[in-house]
Amino acid sequence: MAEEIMQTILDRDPNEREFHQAVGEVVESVKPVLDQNPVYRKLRILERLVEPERVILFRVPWMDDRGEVNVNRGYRVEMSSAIGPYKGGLRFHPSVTLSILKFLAFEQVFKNALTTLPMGGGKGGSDFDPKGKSDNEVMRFCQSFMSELFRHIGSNTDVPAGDIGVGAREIGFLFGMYKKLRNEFTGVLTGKSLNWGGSLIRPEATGYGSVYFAAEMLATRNETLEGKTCLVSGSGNVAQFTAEKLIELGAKVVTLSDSSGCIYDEAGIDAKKLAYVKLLKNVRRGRMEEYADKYPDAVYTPVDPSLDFNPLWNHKGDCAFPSATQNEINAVDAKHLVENGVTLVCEGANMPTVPDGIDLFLDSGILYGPGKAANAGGVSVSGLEMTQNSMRLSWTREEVDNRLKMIMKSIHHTCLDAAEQYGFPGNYLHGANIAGFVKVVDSMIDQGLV
Ligand code: NDP
Ligand code: 2IT
Repeated sequence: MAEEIMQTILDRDPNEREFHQAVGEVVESVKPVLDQNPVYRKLRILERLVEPERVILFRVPWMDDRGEVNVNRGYRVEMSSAIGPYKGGLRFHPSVTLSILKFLAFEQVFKNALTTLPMGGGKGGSDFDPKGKSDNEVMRFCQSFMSELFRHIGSNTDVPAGDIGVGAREIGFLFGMYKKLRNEFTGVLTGKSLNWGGSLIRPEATGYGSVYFAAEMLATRNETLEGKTCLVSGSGNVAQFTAEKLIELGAKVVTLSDSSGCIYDEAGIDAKKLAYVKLLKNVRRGRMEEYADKYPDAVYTPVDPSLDFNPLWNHKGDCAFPSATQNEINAVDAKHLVENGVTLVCEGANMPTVPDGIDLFLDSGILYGPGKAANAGGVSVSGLEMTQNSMRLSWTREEVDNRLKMIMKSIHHTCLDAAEQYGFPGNYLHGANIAGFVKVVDSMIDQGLV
């Protein structure tokens, strides 16, 4: 059965490497669930799950500041509405392909199921690169993108949000265009600014949630984050707020990175240095290289394509928080982490570890928190933003943060319970996949063959 489904997706879409990787991982985890529940096979549940309910692919023409016409490709993958409206981010990055968005949408289905909130799964975006573009160019691109997307989304249909390359600025431009086209002020996007329907703690939520999840994992071994040396990758939304919460809890963050290179600051990135990183990345839209100019004790290492490993993961540390992008930890990186004594890997990014790397983590007995559980805090607070929008109310920072903590605790329990029930005690990867899968497929069965 598992082999058959993999063959089906390989035959149907032979070039979708990332999608095959994401499906392969889930299929492996749910084998015992399929064995114990023949009805899932009979109803061809896996075959149905791996086919998106709908894929929208569209042209995005826009004019740059020189008056030249540019054409990008826009996508929205509406993967599953079994437990709620499609929900998931938009990614603007030159590497975006249908395969990447299908992997992200597929993962989102299970992640959202774990959050306890009623959200289906989707993902979208474009191969547009916001880097180096003026605010006006980004605005024109977002307006063109939304002039097609608006007919497919809605607060009860499909609710996009941010992801790589899509933050508060882009969500603002997208929302403005949606509102104009529909003549409707509604919670159709999450990650909105506070003044016009956003939720407190949404910017912080993925990073904070990831650290809350790590703290839960450590607590099973009677440990805390205090005094732990932490390796964090990325320097965007997830990385910044992961670092912020780690610092607050008394951990020492020694690395950050961007797609050009990484910095190592042995003394630790403290709150003041982190404030500089936020200014550098969010306001000045600069590069991490400048961190080493500002703090000369830090070492900057540019990306070296001739290396088969990332130097960031070869530093000594207790905990690792990959928070940049998919497959950023390869098998050599995973080996370095384990050999250097890391005892916890908590995935802020989506699918940051290659399958061989995950096997190494699991075999070595370290605490391994897979992305779809560990980074679910972002979409959880998106769900809370939807709730507040529906009620036309805003909750306090404390209220949202408490709910986020409760949700991350609940996801942690759910993973451990499901793992235990199917014979994988302590395995968060199988636990997350199984718990998400069972909730979604039981809902599909309840709703008939649609
Ligand atoms: P941002 O765009 O804010 O930051 C992305 C960071 O990762 C930047 O530092 C970027 O560097 C780096 N990066 C991006 N692509 C690459 C690449 N190909 N190689 C090396 N570095 C890269 O995105 P987020 O922080 O929002 O997202 C980071 C990860 O977290 C993604 O995997 C995303 O899917 C996941 N995630 C995000 C959530 C959210 O709420 N935002 C929720 C759950 C998961 P540079 O500046 O050079 O581009
Ligand atoms: O990967 C993710 O969970 C996100 N990018 C956030 C999605 C959301 O709808 O908030």
